Amino acid sequence: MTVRISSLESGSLNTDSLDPSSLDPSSLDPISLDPSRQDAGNLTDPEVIDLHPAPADMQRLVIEGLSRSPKQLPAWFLYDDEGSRLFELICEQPEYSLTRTETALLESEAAAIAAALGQGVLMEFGAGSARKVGPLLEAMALQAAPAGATQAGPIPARPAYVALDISASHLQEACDRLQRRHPQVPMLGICCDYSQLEALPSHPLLNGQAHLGFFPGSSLGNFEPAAAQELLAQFRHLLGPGGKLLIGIDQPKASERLEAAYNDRAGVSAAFARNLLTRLNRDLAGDFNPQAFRYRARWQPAESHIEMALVSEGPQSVRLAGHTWTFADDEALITETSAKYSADAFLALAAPAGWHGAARWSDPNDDLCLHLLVQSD
Ligand code: AVI
Repeated sequence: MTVRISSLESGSLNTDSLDPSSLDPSSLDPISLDPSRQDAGNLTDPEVIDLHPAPADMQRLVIEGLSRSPKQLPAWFLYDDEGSRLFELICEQPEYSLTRTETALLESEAAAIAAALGQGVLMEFGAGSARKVGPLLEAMALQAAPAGATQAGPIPARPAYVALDISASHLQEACDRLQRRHPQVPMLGICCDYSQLEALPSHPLLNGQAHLGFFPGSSLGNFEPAAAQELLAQFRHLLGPGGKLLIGIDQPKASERLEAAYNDRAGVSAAFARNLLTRLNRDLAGDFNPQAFRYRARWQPAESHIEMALVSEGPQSVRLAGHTWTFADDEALITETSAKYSADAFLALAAPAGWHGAARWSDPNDDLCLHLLVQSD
């Protein structure tokens, strides 16, 4: 299978191939192995449109972030190829239950969620490996064409899927794998910083059907509250009138549990943070020594967030993006924050952005909540 990458920015067309032999057919889910469900018009070769921010934008954001006090960089910088790989590993750590909890909830509630969502194009913001969306796509397809049903009237639209993510190669792999599992679902990838995307690219897949946003993983928590509210308003703008948003939000819980989740014993969270410095060295001609910083994750109750930081071991200066940056002993570079919202706190954040809650689902321990938001007017 070939995944085509097209860059709208440069106007050039780039073609890349992935080796399908690396995919293990035994890992395919039963629905895609059932020939009766693989109807005509199988769609392979999902297109990936490349709208990745230009290096000049990265340089500007780094200069802005390192000029702040305390120093802090946008969380999406963590997700180069290696960062995306390390994040996948974090999701498998015993201390980090968020992904497992949300995946199980999406599986058990897929039919109810699909019924509440209705039909349309499912657009996943920050799709990453796109491993959570499968049950939803299956449930939506079943609702469009229930097994064994004979269609009298017009055939309801089948679901389509659009994945948006910052890591181009990760996105390629995710679209490729998902398309193999769901050959009947039209798919498109958009490589971008979705928080800065002014408009969706023009593409036939995005015409006609309702736009249904999917923002799992509590990634909203990685934005400061004001930016999180702006992002919710931005989603409303991107999804357009009638758009809905299904969003996963991690709830506040015991600080010991949260600090362990963000500082796993295997050291993957620390490696994930340090990889930011390796990435900056590579992309912006830096000379950070990642080992000269220790990793710290701490719960800050007043902000209801975990703050993750690399803390300078001694005074040091670093060259990056054409500037010299000094770090005092013990000075922190905040790599990201991860806010936790109760259901009420989240809905209060969403209201000024033009959303209200239509339904919600949570796991038996009430660790995480999936909210379905609809537009307020
Ligand atoms: C992607 N995001 C929701 C993760 C979180 O839980 O805040 C990022 C993460 N960083 C370290 N561990 C997990």
